[in-house]
Amino acid sequence: MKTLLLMKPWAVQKGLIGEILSRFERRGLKIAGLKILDVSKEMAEDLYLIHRDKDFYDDLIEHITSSPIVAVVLDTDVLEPDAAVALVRKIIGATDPAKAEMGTIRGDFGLRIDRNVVHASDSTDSAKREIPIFFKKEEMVTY
Ligand code: 3AN
Repeated sequence: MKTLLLMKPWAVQKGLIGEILSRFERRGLKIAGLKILDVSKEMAEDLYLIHRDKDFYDDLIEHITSSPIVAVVLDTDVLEPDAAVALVRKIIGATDPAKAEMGTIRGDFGLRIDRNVVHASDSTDSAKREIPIFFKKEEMVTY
């Protein structure tokens, strides 16, 4: 399967693109798609559909559209789909950086729950829904 990883504006602003990418590469996950882009309001609303009733929703949209992000498609075919999602979530750490283990991306580089550095799909279904928001089929490779 393929899953989506986003380096949010804070990650890009803090110069963490290479550091974050290397954590997935050295773990052996393949990069099947990669781009830096400005997120439109429509894309942000699509990505955060399930959070539209939350009190932090407006800030979520405002932040992810505020400056460029890096979108990555990880090819996790070597693993069972659920194990792949679990591994990626383990590498990024808990949603709240204050609770994320040291050694995880959020545990090492995050500070605030509303600026938690990265986004990753939390299930195979959300990966299938989220990847097309950022990538066309022909923008992804297999190797
Ligand atoms: P995750 O990104 O770990 O899957 P979600 O899907 O619950 O977590 O939340 C999506 C995003 O919403 C988070 N990455 C974070 O930026 C933000 N968020 C989640 N919970 C809160 C909260 N209590 N206060 C502010 N922002 C939050």
